[in-house]
Amino acid sequence: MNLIPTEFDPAYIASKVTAGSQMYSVELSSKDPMKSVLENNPEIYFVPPKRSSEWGQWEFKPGAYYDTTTGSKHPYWNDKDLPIPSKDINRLRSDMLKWGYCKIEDALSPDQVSTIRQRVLEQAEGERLAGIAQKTPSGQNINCCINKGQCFEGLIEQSPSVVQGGALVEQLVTEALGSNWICTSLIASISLKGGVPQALHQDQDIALDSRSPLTINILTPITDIDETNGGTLVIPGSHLVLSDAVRNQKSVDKLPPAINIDAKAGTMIITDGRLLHSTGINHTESPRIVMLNGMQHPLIRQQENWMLSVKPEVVKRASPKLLQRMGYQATNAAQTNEGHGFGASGSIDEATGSIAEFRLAADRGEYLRVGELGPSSTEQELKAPFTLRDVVAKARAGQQSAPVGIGGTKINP
Ligand SMILES: O=C(O)CCC(=O)C(=O)O
Ligand SMILES: [Fe+2]
Repeated sequence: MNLIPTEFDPAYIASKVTAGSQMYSVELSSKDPMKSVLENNPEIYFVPPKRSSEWGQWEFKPGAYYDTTTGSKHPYWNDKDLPIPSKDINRLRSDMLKWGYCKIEDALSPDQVSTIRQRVLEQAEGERLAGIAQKTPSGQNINCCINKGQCFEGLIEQSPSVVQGGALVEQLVTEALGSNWICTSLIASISLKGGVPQALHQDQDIALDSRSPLTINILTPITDIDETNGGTLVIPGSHLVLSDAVRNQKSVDKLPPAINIDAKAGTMIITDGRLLHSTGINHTESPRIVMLNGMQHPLIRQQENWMLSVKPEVVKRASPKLLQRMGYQATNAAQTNEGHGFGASGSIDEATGSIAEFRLAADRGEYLRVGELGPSSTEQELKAPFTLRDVVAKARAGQQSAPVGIGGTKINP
């Protein structure tokens, strides 16, 4: 009889799991840096969301993090040279490094803003009428914008026809994240009167001790924003304070106060993923719209499941750049498809890493995966038109090396 060794018995294993015996328990259970942020800054707390029936009825606590104004009107901040709207790359770089955000002036022209504004407002209304509006504690979000208007495709790929300042924005993002960064999601964040302020948070969910950001968020106000209508709340410089604290295993002490970002519609605000921020309070009757277009290191799992959610016609017409940005280019460590993609770098239009053909085949109902094979497989089974065969043949035909296994150079750290 084949007896399973006792050491593999779940009850036996459980008996060996005692307090203090587990590897990395201290590291994995750490709630830093937010634990000490909350302990040492009582004005920062979670405002419980309200349901529709109680919309607008929440307790505003004077002195809380959201009880604030713009930097130029704030007594603590008004002489501190906070980020200013600029097209000067050096100013933008230094704002980003020092304060954790920068403001690219007129990144969208007034016409470009109005195209997006109209589409967002119509979609928001449509989703409400359809009974599928995605309500948030602050208002309403429109998720997966990629499927909801061609202008959003251009917004994600920073195409000059949709984002006149796209080239400058991309240069800054590349400097912050390294090359071959990808998009995590594109969401319209609508803040409405009566909503509660979002909890202050960091978008970067991992490696909070990192010395450079692994994620950034491109916030694009589509309505002017300020302290009256829920301009995004930020604590300038918190990206450094919090990451330094985690790296040095110290607690975060008293933080400076939050401010509302003020910006004209069409400004693009790049925020470092480690910066503390949240949606502010809209005190006006008009919806406040900010597009949230997060970008990230290509090895981090994306917020939107682009492989499944993007409409077939969008995948079909997507440019190589848009495909790459949505994550349809594999690297050794991410998104290889049946082995196709090993040795690839994740760059745009790289045949050895392109996985879009698999998705397109699936859309046609023709994706044939390689399954169980062996010496007794029939001739027909062995000669089956596996999609992998096709994709690899195309990659080879392009004179590029076929999937070869790990060994390529890493483009990103
Ligand atoms: O709506 C905003 O201003 C910011 C929203 C945000 O930070 C988020 O949803 O992660
Ligand atoms: Fe956020």
